[in-house]
Amino acid sequence: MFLPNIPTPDEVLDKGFSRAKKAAAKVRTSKIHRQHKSKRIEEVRIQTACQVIRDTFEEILEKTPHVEELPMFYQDYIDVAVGVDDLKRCLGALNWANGVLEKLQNQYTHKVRRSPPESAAQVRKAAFGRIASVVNRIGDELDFLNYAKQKLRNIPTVDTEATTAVIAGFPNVGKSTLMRRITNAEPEVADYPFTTKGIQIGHFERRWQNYQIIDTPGLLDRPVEDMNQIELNAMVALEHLADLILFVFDPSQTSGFPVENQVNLYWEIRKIFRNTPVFPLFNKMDLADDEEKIKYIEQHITTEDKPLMVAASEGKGIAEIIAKLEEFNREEMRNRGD
Ligand SMILES: Nc1nc2c(ncn2[C@@H]2O[C@H](COP(=O)(O)OP(=O)(O)OP(=O)(O)O)[C@@H](O)[C@H]2O)c(=O)[nH]1
Ligand SMILES: [Mg+2]
Repeated sequence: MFLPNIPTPDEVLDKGFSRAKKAAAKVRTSKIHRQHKSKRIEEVRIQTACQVIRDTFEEILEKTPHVEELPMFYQDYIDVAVGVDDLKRCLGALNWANGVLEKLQNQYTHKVRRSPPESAAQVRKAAFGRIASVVNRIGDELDFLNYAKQKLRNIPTVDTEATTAVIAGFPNVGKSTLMRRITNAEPEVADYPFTTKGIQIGHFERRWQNYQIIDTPGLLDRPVEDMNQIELNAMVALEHLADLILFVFDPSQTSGFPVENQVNLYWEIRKIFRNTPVFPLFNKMDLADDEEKIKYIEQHITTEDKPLMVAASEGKGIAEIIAKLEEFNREEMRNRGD
């Protein structure tokens, strides 16, 4: 999805000038106007070159979605991945080039018409020089658009309507296992800034309602204090998607993280996703034999409900999670008055 193909300045000019040559070869003039033939040919070359290049830029502008009309998740994602201001500035440069090319097209067409036949080629050469310099002026911008295209090529395709749960928790606590169990299908993998593994998106449907579960390896599984502003912004993009966070604890500590650290991460996540409810759940309950660890977590988190007890790899507690999501969804709908 997203940006159309972006040519280099040379490619743009080659296309414009070679099309112009072909169009000129097709020019037929009657014998009476033979002396005007050279003028007509140069006129066609100027007009065709300008028009082809303008159409190329116009097509890019038309095929590029308006960022401000996209759902907030995409706006933030694009901003984090490439920068919305830079993107807009570069698209603005294409607009600028098209304005100048339109003027050159008119100006040089008239010039050729007014010039003696023997200097028509000279005028056309001058026009091509001006055209080339306009296109080369926006070389950096075309470069950037191409970079943006590459960066946004694998932008996650998310369902902005579905009730969406984002999974958080330290590495190895069972997040991916959990997500697979809940959604019952291989998740789609999409790029996400600052996660080498990309994010995983799974879907399921219950009672005509779509649910989406998002796993974010390398993003919501480490302490926040070391993160820079851009990384934090990457998480803000997620906040637009997340109706709720499923925070996975591993009281068995077989993941290698003490419960104290897990509780700290829980609080950091709650701080970042200030307006999103966070539901804690305890995974690997088949291995969790230390009551003290479970108590410690329970005493150091706040939640109105008791955390769900789960053993994802055994499929235990999955039905309860789904029931919880359904209940959440019903409540949301009631609050919205649907
Ligand atoms: N015994 C037991 N093992 C589990 C359970 N859930 C997950 N595991 C195992 O724990 C290991 C890690 O599970 P993952 O689902 O990959 O954990 P993760 O949180 O996605 O890990 P990262 O993607 O590395 O952050 C795997 O070997 C799982 O089979 C569980 O409930 N009980
Ligand atoms: Mg995982």
